[in-house]
Amino acid sequence: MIRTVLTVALALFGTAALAAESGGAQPTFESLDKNSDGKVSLNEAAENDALFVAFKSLDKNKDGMLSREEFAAYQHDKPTA
Ligand SMILES: [Ca+2]
Ligand SMILES: [Ca+2]
Repeated sequence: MIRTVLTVALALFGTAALAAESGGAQPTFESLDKNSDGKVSLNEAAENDALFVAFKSLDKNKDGMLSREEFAAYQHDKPTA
């Protein structure tokens, strides 16, 4: 688990440092939506291990994409540890 967090932190540091204004490891919808189509695909979610694991349960309408609304549920559920 610690290794996972470190991996995610490193990935965020390299790719989304500019977008992470809070300094936390919480990805933003914008940082995950690489192609800016307004949805986070499974591929895009793979940037973040925790999100990737949660993807299936977050995708309420089973269209294989996370809408902004579906992603908001993830941010809401996630404990701020
Ligand atoms: Ca996208
Ligand atoms: Ca969906």
